[in-house]
Amino acid sequence: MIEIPSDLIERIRNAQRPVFSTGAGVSAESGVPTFRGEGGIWNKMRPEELASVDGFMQNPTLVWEWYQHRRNLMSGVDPNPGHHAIAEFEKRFPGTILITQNIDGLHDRAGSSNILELHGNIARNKCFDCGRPYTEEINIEDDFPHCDCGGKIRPDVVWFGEMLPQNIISRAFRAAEEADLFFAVGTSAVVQPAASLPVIAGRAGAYVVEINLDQTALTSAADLFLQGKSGDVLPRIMDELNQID
Ligand code: BV8
Ligand code: ZN
Repeated sequence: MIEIPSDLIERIRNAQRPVFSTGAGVSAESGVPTFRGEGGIWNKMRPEELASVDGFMQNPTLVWEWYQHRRNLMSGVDPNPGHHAIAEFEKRFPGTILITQNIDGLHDRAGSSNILELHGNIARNKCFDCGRPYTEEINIEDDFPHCDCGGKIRPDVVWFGEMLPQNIISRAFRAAEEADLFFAVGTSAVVQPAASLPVIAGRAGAYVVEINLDQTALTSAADLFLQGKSGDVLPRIMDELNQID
């Protein structure tokens, strides 16, 4: 069983502005494949092919098939104890901010409320040209979905080479700059600008805790590295907190 340092519990109890930043690893125990590492979906295909504007322009139907496949995967999965622990943490420490790179909506389903979705959400669609939300049922076997303006419909996610939603990323940067305690959970810390958030937080004086199965590009910059599954480590932290009060 992983040891949770008492110093961390003290820091949590005294934190004024805790922030969580999560990546695909926090959804792995729900059965959502990660991108890198064994079973990662980037192993089978190059992200530029499918999660990019060029990929979509070159082969919109292939890109849609890939997202429909991932949507079907995600419709059959549930939040895991790691998602629930973060939601419990937020209830206990209101004002906690949750930043996620994930597009699976599992944090919302687990009950988290103060969520910044950096890379959008696979459950939403929008028009590629005018950006208007598209709420009709998508059935690409029929004809390709188009907006009234004529634009192609696409998943409402951020692709490689695309800007992140301005208001979301600026709130995320501000949260990192103001954090006094920053948890980076289940991310390989490769994709920018998300990967810079824990570094910004550390430089601004936050105590940075990394929770991951393996070491990452972030580990050397973190103040504490808790090696293990997020679905084990996060509930352990909540158990330790609950034992005190
Ligand atoms: C932008 C949505 C610019 C779509 C995603 C060269 C250098 C630096 C940057 C770049 C560069 N070339 C290009 C760039 C920019 C690029 C980038 O960062 N590329 C990387 C690959 C180098 N970034 C962008 O393009 C971003 N936009 O920069 O715009 C710009 C500026 C001005 C004007 C115009 C444009 C947009 C990036 C967003 C891409 N979209 N997703 C979709 O999902 O289909 S990214 C996608 O991959 C995810 O959203 C996520 O962010 C990322 C995956 O990362 P992780 O979440 O970390 O997942 P990963 O599988 O990698 O790691 C899992 C981790 O969990 C591992 O560490 C593993 O050990 C751990 N783990 C596993 N199981 C568990 C666990 N941990 C705990 N418990 C477990 N059980
Ligand atoms: Zn349109």
